[in-house]
Amino acid sequence: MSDPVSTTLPETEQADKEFLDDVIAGLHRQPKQLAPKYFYDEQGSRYFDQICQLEEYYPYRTELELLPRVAKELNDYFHQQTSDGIHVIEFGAGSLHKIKPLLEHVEQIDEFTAIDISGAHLQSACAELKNYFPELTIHGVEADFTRPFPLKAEGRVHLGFFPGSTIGNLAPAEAVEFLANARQTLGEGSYMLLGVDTKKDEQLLHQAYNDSAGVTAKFNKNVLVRINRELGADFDLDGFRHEAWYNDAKGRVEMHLRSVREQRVTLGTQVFDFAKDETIHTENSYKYHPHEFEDLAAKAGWHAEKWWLADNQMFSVTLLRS
Ligand code: AVI
Repeated sequence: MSDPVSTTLPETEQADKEFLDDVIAGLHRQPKQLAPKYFYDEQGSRYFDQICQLEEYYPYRTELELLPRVAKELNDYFHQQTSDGIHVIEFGAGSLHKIKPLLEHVEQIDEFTAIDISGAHLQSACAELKNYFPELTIHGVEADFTRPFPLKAEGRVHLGFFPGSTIGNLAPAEAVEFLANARQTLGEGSYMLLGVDTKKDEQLLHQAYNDSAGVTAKFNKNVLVRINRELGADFDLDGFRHEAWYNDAKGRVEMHLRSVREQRVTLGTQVFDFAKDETIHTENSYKYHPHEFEDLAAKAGWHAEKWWLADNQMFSVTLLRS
């Protein structure tokens, strides 16, 4: 019998304080900004799952189609490299759909740790995964995956897993810092498998982040709903409009919430004035050519061992070795 699904209790109060401090600091900045990690409360995670089902949002399904091919080749690769068991650590695990092809095809994986900021969502996803893979040891950890994280277990191969191009939501310098922290967490002789969205036709990018059903708009605005509910602010939800565009010079899609009129928002004793058309910058989604990503990973001390490109070139997966 394998271990039951284990969990770590959230440090709720500290997280609430950090959320409040970050929102206040971000809204005092010029231009105003909010960190994309705050999208993912329970409702936000549900909206993101809906985005992944949209025809226009190509990253999710393209990566999911690519992963079985990657996993089969990885199985051969790891058999050549080691006879040890493999412990996969997924950073920002969400709904745990992407891990399934790896668990199905990479025979040496016998332990899985899922780290995610949204605890409630993670626990149900871990319990569901346990139904599919009853022999697998599963740990669900509610934590900010961008920070270093203590991993016990010697004599095992650690394979970090960071699918979905979530790395693209970090600025390049933050991505290097994250990759360096992950390298430290995973330790000597470890590997890391990442899904990375590629640069492509601007129109396709525009459609992916401005879907016709308006789900991405709801996902974007949900951060204001959350700030109102959890921090007691008084954002008028009709006073802001979702916008997303490709910034070619920076190689990223930007998401913003644009104030439709001059308005004042209060949060406790704090007052934030918005000019008409002023925006809150809520997310960046960087796109990389595989060789650009290889260079970025090298700055964090990783060597790009292999990479795979979807047939339509719309998404890539890279295996790094420490
Ligand atoms: C999670 N992350 C990779 C998504 C992205 O495409 O940058 C978040 C997202 N934002 C809008 N749509 C999806």
